Amino acid sequence: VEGTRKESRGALIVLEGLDRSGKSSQCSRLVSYLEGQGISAELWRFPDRTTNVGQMISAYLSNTSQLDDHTIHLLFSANRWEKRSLMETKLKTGTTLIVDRYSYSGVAFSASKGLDIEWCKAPEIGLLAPDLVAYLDISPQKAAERGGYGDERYEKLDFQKKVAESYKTLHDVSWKVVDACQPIEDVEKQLQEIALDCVTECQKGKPLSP
Ligand code: T5A
Ligand code: NA
Repeated sequence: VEGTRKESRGALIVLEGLDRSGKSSQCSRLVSYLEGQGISAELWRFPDRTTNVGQMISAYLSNTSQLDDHTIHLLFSANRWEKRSLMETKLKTGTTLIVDRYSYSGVAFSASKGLDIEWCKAPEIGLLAPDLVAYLDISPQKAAERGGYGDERYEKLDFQKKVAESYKTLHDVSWKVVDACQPIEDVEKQLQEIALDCVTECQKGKPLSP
């Protein structure tokens, strides 16, 4: 504290929202923007389908494998745990991470199947807490109109309605709600502002938790 200057760290910024809310489009735009500002930034996504666990998740999502609801929940969580130490290293060495989905997706989607919400949250305890969660807000109906849903397991209007309700119970102090129905460039602008504020706060020494 007094007199000692900490090495500035990167920010952990998560984008959440329903399927088709625009997360992936905005994550890559945001990374380009931050890099353009001279900020070291990387794009991450969950599920990370490149790992062994990620491949099991991918097979489940594409309906080529069946798994018990609890089992797939724990696999999604394990997929975040297997990236935790690398995540911490990146942040501590000054790289900002823009993450497409995180624990909130894990809880919102599984709780929407009827699993107990506290049970759903438990395996997420001890993962790094985001500095900012930008929730891309769109109605399930409007999201469904965007390019139509594909064949992935959760891409059904009735299920997305439940997910939207679950997300509402998860808002915490790190959340900022962004209207995802605006033109893509307007959403982009808003995200740039809140992300830049967040990066600045982290550079000033906001502690990484837990
Ligand atoms: N899941 C995930 C769990 O159940 N538990 C977990 O722990 C985790 C991490 C993963 C699935 O797994 C579930 C959640 C998901 O169902 P995914 O691979 O992350 O799926 O896929 P999605 O997030 O569903 O990706 P989508 O591609 O469907 O949606 P995005 O990324 O939100 O949207 P994006 O950017 O691809 O855009 C969709 C379309 O909309 C247009 C785009 O051009 C594109 O065509 N668009 C806009 N159109 C008009 N106005 C705008 N502002 C627009 N923004 C984008
Ligand atoms: Na996506």
